[in-house]
Order: sequence, then C-alpha cells, then structure tokens
Amino acid sequence: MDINKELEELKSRALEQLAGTADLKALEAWRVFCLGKKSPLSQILRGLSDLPPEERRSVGALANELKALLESSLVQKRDSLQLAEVSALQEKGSLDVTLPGRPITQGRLHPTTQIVRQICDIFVAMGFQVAEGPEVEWDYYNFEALNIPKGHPARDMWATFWVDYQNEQGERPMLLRTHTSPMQIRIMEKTSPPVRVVVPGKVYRYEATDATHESSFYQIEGLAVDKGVTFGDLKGCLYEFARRLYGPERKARFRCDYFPFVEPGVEMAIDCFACAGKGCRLCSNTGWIEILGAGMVHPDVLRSVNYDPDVYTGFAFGLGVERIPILRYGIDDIRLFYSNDLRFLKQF
Ligand code: 2NL
Repeated sequence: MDINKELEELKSRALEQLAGTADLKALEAWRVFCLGKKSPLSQILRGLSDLPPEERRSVGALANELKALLESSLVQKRDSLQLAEVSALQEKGSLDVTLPGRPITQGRLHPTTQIVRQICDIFVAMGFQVAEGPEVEWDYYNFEALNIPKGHPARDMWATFWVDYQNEQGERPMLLRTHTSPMQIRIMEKTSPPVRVVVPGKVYRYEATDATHESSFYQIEGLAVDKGVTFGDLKGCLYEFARRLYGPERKARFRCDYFPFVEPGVEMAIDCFACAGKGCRLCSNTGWIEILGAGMVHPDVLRSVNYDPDVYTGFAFGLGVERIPILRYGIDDIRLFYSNDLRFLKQF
C-alpha cells in the first residue's frame, strides 16, 4: 500500500480511538498502541532510511507531522481526563483539595559527615587542601611506601582485608586501605613541596564487630611538608586545631608513641572537656583524652616519593572520626553510626 495513504489512515484511526478513550488507563494503552516502539508509525519512521531520497523526504515530513500531532493530542487528552477524574472524586466527596499536603521530611547530613566537614574546615582555614583517594589500594601505597616492608612485624598493627586478586608472581598486592595515608603518598608522588593536605575517608580493618569496633570507619589524616618544617610546627598546628574543635581553653599534652611512618611519633591528648581535667568516667579518671596520633614524617617515607630528606621535613597526623561524637555525646555503640536507624541519626 502507498505509505502516504497508510499515514492518512493511521491518523484518522488514531484520532477516532483517542476520542473514544474514557480514562487514563485506556489512554496509556492508546499511547503504547499509536506511539510506542512497535506502533505502525514508529515502524514507518524506522524504515525511512530504506526509501529512495525524494520519497524519504516527503514521507518523513508527513510521518513526523503525524507524530507531533498525536503527541500533542495525547497531552490535551491527558489533561482533560485528569481534570475529570478530580472533579468526579470531589463530587463523591472523597477528595478534599483544601487538606494540607503531606509534609516533606527534611534530610540532614550524617553525624560523621558533619564532623568530617568541621575538621576539614579548620585545616582549610590554616592553609591545607582537602583530597580524597581510592578505598581499594595497592600494598605499595598502604604499606611499602610508608616504611612498612613485607614481613615486617609492624604490619601486625593493621588487620587487613586483602582483595582476592593474584598477580603473575602469585602475590595478592591489593587490599582495602587501613588508613588514608596511601593518598598522601600519591599526592607527594605527583607534586613538589610545599604540600599541605588533609585526607578524609573510609578505612577498613579485618575485625569482628562489637560496640567499640567496626570493620569500616572514617579517618582524617593530614600532612605538611616543606623546607624547615619542625616539631614546633606540628605542636602549634595541632594545638590550634584542638582549640578550634574543643574550645579555646583546652590544654594539650604530647607523649611518645610509635608509628612506622614517623620519627619521632607522638600521641596528643587534651584535658578532659567533661571534667576540665579533674578526672571522670569519660577520661577514665586520668583527666586526659587522647585525640590523635602524629609525628615527623620518616626520612624513608620522604625518600620513597623522591623528596630529599636533607632538604625537606614534614609532620603528619591521623585521627579516627567517630571517636569525636562518641566522646562528645557519650554514644555507647559505634555500630549505631552505620545501622541506618533514623531514631539515632535524627539526634544530630
Ligand atoms: C592514628 C595515627 C598517624 C600518620 C598517621 C602519616 C602519613 C604519611 C607520612 C607519615 Cl604519608 N605519617 N600519617 C602519622 C602519624 C600518626 O595516625 O592514630 N590514626 C588514627
């Protein structure tokens, strides 16, 4: 049959059927039948490329015109059917358009996200940049470049999830990062000093979950490398951070600690904000609360990213994010953070 004639017939049939549709369900059936992928009109449009050029142009114009007509008729019909449906309900008395609408529940940021942003803001104000990196890492970035060689006992500090991938040497070099430091290594590899960066993110430990342990949690690490960076810079910067986060009257205490990627290494504590150092349950009667670990970047770590340790020095630190609201609000179970219980989450 002549395609032009076929289009004419499609048009009159479609418009006639449309006039006869009495509700929205029938209208949807009409739409599928007349405008759907398998409709005769769509088949004609798809077949245009097989027609000789002159015919393609005239048939194409007609077919597209019909498509536009059917689409606009559909919209008109849908409007009038919807209006009719609403008035029918109103007449029956089963629709009251003056009732207030359902309230839209307002979402909020997760407590962890709130703390991460607060901490990053403090360091940004001191000239640090913020960077994020991959959660699946290579052994090299997570351990080797951080002065933790294969077989070294320091590796036992991190119970690690290894990814089930083997390279040609039969090694399994892929893992879920146990800290965010691998990203700092990546940044130092790509840039020259000065470097001032904080890296927030999710980290993983292969541990049974209980009230005080989660197998995944958040960490923020920071790094500053330049000529002439000293332990005094570390203390000044981290003390200022503690005062901005925990209040200007806070005192700070630094004591020796060991991390393979720093030398010397320290833990930093603040005087207990609950009892002002007198001793209470929160600080286990010591008057002090440990808030982070830090140290001067180990020369071997600088060498691994081709920084000359005779020219450059730096400090680094790391802290667990959930520990902050746990202490601040007396939360007794870390699993509450990631159980999606709105009764908990709505409190922050
Ligand atoms: C902690 C202690 C720390 C670092 C993290 C670091 C990173 C590089 C080089 C040297 Cl790239 N150090 N990070 C240093 C000292 C302590 O974290 O208790 N975190 C929860």
